[in-house]
Order: sequence, then C-alpha cells, then structure tokens
Amino acid sequence: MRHLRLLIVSGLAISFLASTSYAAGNVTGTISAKKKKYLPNTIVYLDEVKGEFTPPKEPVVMDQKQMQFHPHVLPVLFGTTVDFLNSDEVAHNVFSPDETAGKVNLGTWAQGETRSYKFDKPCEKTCEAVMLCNVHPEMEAYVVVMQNPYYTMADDSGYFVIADVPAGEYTLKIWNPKKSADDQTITIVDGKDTEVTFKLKRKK
Ligand SMILES: [Cu+2]
Repeated sequence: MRHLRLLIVSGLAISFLASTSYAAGNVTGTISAKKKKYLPNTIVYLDEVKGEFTPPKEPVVMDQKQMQFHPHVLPVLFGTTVDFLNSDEVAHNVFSPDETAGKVNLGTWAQGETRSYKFDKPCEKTCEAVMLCNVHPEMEAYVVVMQNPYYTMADDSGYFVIADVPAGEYTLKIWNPKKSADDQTITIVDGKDTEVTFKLKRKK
C-alpha cells in the first residue's frame, strides 16, 4: 500500500514538472507603413523552429465570392489541405504558376462546389503561391506555406500577437503581398512579452 502511494505521488510530481518546465512567452508588436493601405494582409512569422509540426486534420477554406478570393492572403502550415470553394453564380477556375503549389490547375467548377489542394511541396526560392482564376484575370490571392505554427495575420492597423512561443532565440519575419521589412532577431523569455516593431518598405 505504501509503495502504491509513493508511485502516485511521484506520478503527480512528474506531471507537475512537465506542466511547468514548458518555458514560453508571447511576441507582440506593431507594423507601420507610410501608407496605411499597405498594412492589411501582413503575416508575421518565426523563420525556423526546430520540431515536427502536424498540419490540421480539417481543410482550410479559400472562397471565391463576388469575383474575389477570400481571404486575399492565407498562411497555412506545411501539409495543410486547402478547399477552394466557389460561392458565385459564375464558374471559377483555380490555378497557380508557382512551384509551391506544384503549378497546379484544379480546373473550372460551378457554384457550391469545392476542389482541394494539399500544400506539401518544399519551399524552393519562395514559400508563397499566387492563386489565379483563368476565367477572371483580375482575381488573385496568395497561399503562404509556413514551416511552423508560430505565425499570425496582423490586424488592419498592424497590431499582432504570436502566443506561447517556446523560449529561445529566433528570426521574426513578415510577409506582405507588396512590401517587405527588415528581419528582427528576438529572444523569447519564459512568461514575458517580447515587443517588436516592423516598418514596411519597398520590396527588393
Ligand atoms: Cu473567376
């Protein structure tokens, strides 16, 4: 009996240690731009994080509605399946000239239908895929493939939070359809917020 009680106590001690030894902090910050119209659609992400990350089981949806892709910019974890939905009365097509999307052409389909593509091609020069519709040349969106789940979309005023980042040193980057910004080296300390500011500038 005494032996059993000891086992239970040590089990508790182990789970207690496990729950408190996970050292993590948040990254918070703001992005600024000379012209505020460039702020929306900005992804903030950690460049390289060690580990294996499992993509979500459920697909993520990119809609085609009122002759536009929604959202305009979609960050996904490597290996995620995207369901391309057509919500319009007219037929739409989805294709991409980029290797990140395997230069896919999903064909053309009617309202209410969905076709899927799994983003599991390793990034070469770039991790983005421009998604286009060959019926409507003005339609355009971006799927941006992320190596790790520590990314977020900044809000339209440029504010962002990436929560629960494991303690350590990282490079923080942004992705924006039209602009770039200098990378930031950050150190995440357990239980603390690390504040970062980015300034959008011309893409090279
Ligand atoms: Cu279209």
